[in-house]
Amino acid sequence: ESAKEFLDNLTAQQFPNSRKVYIEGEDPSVKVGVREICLGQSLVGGDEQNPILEPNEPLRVYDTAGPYSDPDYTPNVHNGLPKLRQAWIEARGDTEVLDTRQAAYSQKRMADQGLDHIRFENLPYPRKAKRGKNVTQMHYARQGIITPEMEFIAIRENMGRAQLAEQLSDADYQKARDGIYIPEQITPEFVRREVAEGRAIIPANINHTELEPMIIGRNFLCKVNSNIGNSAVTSSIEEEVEKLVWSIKWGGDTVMDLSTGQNIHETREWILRNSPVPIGTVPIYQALEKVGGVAEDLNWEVFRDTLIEQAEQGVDYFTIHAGVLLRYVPMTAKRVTGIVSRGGSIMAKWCLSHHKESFLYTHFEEICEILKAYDVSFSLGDGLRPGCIADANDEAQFSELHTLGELTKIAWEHDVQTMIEGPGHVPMHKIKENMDEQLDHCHGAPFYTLGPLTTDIAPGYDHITSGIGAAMIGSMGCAMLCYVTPKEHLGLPNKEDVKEGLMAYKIAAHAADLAKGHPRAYKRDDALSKARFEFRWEDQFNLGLDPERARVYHDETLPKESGKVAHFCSMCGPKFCSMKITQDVRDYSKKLEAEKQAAEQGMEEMAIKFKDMGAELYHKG
Ligand code: IRN
Ligand code: FE2
Repeated sequence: ESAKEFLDNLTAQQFPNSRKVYIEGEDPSVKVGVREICLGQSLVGGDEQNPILEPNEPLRVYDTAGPYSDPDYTPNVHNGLPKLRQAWIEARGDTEVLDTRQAAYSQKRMADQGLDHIRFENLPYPRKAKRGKNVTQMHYARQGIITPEMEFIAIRENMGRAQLAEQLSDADYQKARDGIYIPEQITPEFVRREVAEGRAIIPANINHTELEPMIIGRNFLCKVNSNIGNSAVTSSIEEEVEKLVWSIKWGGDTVMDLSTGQNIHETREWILRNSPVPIGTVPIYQALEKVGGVAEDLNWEVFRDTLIEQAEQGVDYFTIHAGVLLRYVPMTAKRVTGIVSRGGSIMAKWCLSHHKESFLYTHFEEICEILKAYDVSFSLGDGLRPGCIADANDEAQFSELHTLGELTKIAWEHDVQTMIEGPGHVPMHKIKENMDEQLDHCHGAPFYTLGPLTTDIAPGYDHITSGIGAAMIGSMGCAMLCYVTPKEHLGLPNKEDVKEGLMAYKIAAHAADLAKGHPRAYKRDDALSKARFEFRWEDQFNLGLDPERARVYHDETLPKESGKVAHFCSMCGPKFCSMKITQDVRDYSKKLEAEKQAAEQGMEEMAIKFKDMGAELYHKG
């Protein structure tokens, strides 16, 4: 692939009939990009010569693609994205610029290895909290401060304005504490309270200035994470940046870089500098590389230095498997699939071989000290998650979860933002217990689950087996869903797999939002349903999650342009289209309006007509 192709791939992010609009906050430096899908007109009467048309308002949708979906923006991967948050962070006056970085060796090492061509130009020195300062969003929230990040998020979740001074009633705040409650209008104050009380996190490292702030919590839109990252064997840095941009085009709210192997530091730098979404990592992977892949050789110092190195680069959240305790490891002995978490198995091996408690657990307070100096959020890892249906909800899994709850309390004493990772493989009837246990033991901290996969029998289709579980747990209040691709258990996902995984998970997350009674989620469904009923085919495609596929599928059977205005599709054909018949019924009853009970008569006559045609309403569900 040439450099030109690479850039073209990054810029070709526009959806058909969409435009990017920016909503300004009361703080003029807060400008939130949303996508507007422009729609055609509805035919409401008249005749062929003089049709009466009515416009349809453009529909606003949440946009994860950042500057990439703005047609006026030309990416420059060597400089990275605009530094949106830099002025906000500097204005707070609680950070200082370091004059050296933990990974300073990297520049030299790269030159030695002849990797200068992938070096980042004009890389600024990182920032860190001044001595004694705490720079987390949770810390500000608990001081009663509404940050620009919080205002940005309120507007983003509303896809419309948000009033800084606006307060909800005490009863509303209480509803948010007691269960799932999404206000009609999210206010910056509501965002602040949710963060202050730990029910939501804003993953936003002070060194990730390119970030467009977003929030993870049950009283907000359900979010989706996509995983990218090279392994020792495959893929270049360019490919990883492309996968990042591809992920956010298809709605990834956060992206985890799970790279192992060569050039791990440089790959991450490229991803961060070009990412408008939070980036998460599992630092133990890089720490393991540093000790030559031998788990027993890991130690606190190597891990600590890796945390600092990644925090300085701007990683927004760390998966840390600090709940894998020595005494829990034997509980996995009788499992069908033992320990399936990479991080979990590394730590289990370390604990057993040294017969010592995990250094992630014994040094937990020191980890908090590091995280609060950069505002890195915890994603407390589920190292003992079940790896198959048979192992779901067992003692090892829930013991770890209870420990994660204890660690959450410690993190909160440091005002470090925290979410909790969950399984894994869980059959449907055991999913609710997972959400209940998490709520009981983790004090309301957001839950972030991998699926769960609801059956093990479909390798090649695990985006579906897990999308089912994800939709269920999302509807119960799980705040973020970690996607699974069709290649799960089989190999590394390519671009198409990444998209398939994201589609399955955007569906799960949106279905969850509808079920949670999100006061705005249904608008897109309503707009699409209306377009479908009125045979506005182009609008139906464009309102969907994947306009390209919808159009291609439609073209397979009705490729002509006339098919796009036809009042039927090839599924049932012109005679058997239920929607066409319903519209005919409505037209017909209108004509008989003057007469008594016109509508019923019309229906009756239509019913006869119906029977003549085969008396079948639906051919497909
Ligand atoms: C999410 C929920 N439970 C696990 N995850 C994800 O799994 C986590 O966010 C990270 O992307 C990956 C970590 O895998 P291991 O190291 O636990 O296998
Ligand atoms: Fe699995």
